[in-house]
Amino acid sequence: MSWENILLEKEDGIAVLTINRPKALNALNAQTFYEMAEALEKIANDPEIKVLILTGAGEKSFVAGADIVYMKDFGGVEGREFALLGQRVMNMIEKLPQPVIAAVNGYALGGGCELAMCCDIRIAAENARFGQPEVALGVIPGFAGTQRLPRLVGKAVAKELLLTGEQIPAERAWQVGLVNHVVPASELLARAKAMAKRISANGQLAVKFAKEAVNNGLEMDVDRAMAYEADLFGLCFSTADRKEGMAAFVEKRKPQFQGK
Ligand code: DAK
Repeated sequence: MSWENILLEKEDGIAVLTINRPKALNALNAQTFYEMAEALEKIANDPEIKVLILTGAGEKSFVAGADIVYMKDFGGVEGREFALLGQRVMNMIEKLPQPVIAAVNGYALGGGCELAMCCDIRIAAENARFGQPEVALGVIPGFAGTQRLPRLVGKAVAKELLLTGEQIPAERAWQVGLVNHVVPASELLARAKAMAKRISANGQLAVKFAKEAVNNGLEMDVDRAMAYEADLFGLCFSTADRKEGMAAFVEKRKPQFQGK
């Protein structure tokens, strides 16, 4: 498949999806979202892909937000359609069977910050900057930023970012728990790939169930969430990977997982 606004590469079980509109600092328009949806569908159904890394083209920006030029003449109905499209793609990422690492290589503003937040893990380059500047444009985040941000950093910091619209540097994003690691820009992709490799050495189904347990469990009351965890824990015992993992431990060798 050939796309205009994204690139998809795959090597050793790790896929890298790059938003590729560097002249517009990788801003998100509808076409980019449609292409991402196609790529994500393909990735979700590719058993060879164990981890996805999401990044932006160029050295300056991960994603500088929804495309303001594209949105500027929207009416209410188009605005709603665009918000629903963006939310659909971001939900696809959050619910992707494989873990998703955002390699944040610069600006992650507005829709870009929202895109990073729907990934499972965020690694930021030292020059990355995060923010939800929508209020400065007279709107609020439309891709679930008002919901995912407080779930990651707590209400107080989320409200500060959402109400001031201010940008924060990578180091501050790390302090408030918005990103997992901050690394030199030149090492960003290698560090993301190293983490992806580490994840892909584990039992693929166990990794998938762990992601599901966190994502779904956090939206339940704790008793239901623990029952849900117990169900997924039990399900692991029906997998070949669980047998292999435990046999390998007993036999003092490295496991050979099949993702089954
Ligand atoms: N959209 C479109 N083009 C953008 C862009 C964006 N978000 N950000 C940058 N660009 C373009 C610039 O227009 C410029 O294009 P040319 O003039 O060269 O053609 C090029 O990228 C380089 O940008 P700058 O010249 O501005 O570069 P600087 O280094 O000076 O500044 C910057 C970098 C990231 C600080 C600055 O570009 C900037 O402030 N960009 C806008 C950041 C922003 O406000 N992002 C949030 C966008 S709002 C909704 C759904 C979703 C949303 C809202 C509503 N519904 C439909 C309900 C979400 C909204 C957002 O994400």
